[in-house]
Amino acid sequence: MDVKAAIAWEAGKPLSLETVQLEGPKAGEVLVEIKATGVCHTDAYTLSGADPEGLFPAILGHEGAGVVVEVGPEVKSLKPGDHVIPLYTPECRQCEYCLSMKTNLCQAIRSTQGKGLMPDGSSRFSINGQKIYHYMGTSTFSNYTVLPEIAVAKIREDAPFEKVCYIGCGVTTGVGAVVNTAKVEPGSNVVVFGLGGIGLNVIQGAKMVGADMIVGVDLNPGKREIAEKFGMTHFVNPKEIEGDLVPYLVELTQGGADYSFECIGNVNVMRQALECCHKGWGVSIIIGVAGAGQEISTRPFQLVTGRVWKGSAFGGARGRTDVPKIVDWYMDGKINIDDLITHVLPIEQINDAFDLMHKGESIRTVLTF
Ligand code: NAD
Ligand code: DAO
Ligand code: ZN
Repeated sequence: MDVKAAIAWEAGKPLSLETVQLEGPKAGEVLVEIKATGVCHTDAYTLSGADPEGLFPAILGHEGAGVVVEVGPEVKSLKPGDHVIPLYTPECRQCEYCLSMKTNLCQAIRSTQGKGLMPDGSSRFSINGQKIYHYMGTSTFSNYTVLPEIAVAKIREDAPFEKVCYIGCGVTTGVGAVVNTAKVEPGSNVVVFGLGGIGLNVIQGAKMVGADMIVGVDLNPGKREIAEKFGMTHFVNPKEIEGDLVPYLVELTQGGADYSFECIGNVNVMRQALECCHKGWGVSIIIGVAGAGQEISTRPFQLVTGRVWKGSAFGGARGRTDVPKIVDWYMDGKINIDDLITHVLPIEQINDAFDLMHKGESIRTVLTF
């Protein structure tokens, strides 16, 4: 079938909206009509050429929501008409990783997904006979996409696509890092580095679970107002304090953070996030994706004396199980998505969405088809 998709032809070039050919679903796969998709920093990272796994030409996008229109043979858990969110972290419930119950990093389709291909090793997108790669197993910058059944979360039908698409990445990554990875307890002191589309979701997750002090750290003073709206109790601009940031934060939190979250992707800030944690028990969660080849460092004594460094991908969420629950939290008013979606644009303006993000003028832009 012919579909409308934004093609990333090469690194560093604007996306190009074109008519693309898409093959239908094979065994264990479904065809989904994408109704809305967010634009995330990870799309920009890959488009920039900095992503070592980045392949071109590709159809980017990994934060979508839509409707199942066709199912392939052997599909059991989905039917046409189901409302869904594509998952870049699948949940097969059968692989060693899923069965361990220790991680959300299902490996069932990892090797083909990382090569921009469907599980049978083929690409389903082409243009005039030329292969176009899938991206993160989702390729939501297309009005139709083909997905493995295990990479699809079925959601309630009254949830608005242009809001809950954000649960496909940013919301789940931030809120999930608090709930699943850190398991923040009520009364905790939390420090969040970076108040963008991820950090603000960490803040609202920390508020939801009853954290006491929620400190936000950002170089951009313009982030203060929205972060306070989401539950931040103290704002720290590293440019405006006297002395070093780490002792300042340790003093502010009266001994150090119980939990800190790095939501930037800056390896120097990752070190500050670990070292501002409380001696003996503070846990620092790395969410930000650093540039290829970069390394983190600290004095090992920081770990010997009880601080813990952890990472979190997709908020530690098991997508088919957890994403429908997060949609419920939104629909029940437990989390706020509406105020984070600062712009809604038609897919034709996809390059404007990237510009808004690069200029720091948007938290999230959602594109509609
Ligand atoms: P963003 O650009 O919207 O937000 C980053 C914020 O950090 C901005 O407000 C910026 O002003 C602030 N900042 C930058 N440098 C700073 C510094 N040195 N000190 C303090 N503040 C600083 O980005 P985002 O969309 O929120 O994404 C954050 C990171 O999370 C990115 O690296 C992204 O790739 C990553 N991410 C990770 C996952 C995951 O599963 N682990 C998922 C999605 C995104
Ligand atoms: O299992 O090795 C693997 C793949 C893990 C992918 C996790 C991606 C999380 C970070 C990327 C940001 C996504 C928007
Ligand atoms: Zn699995």
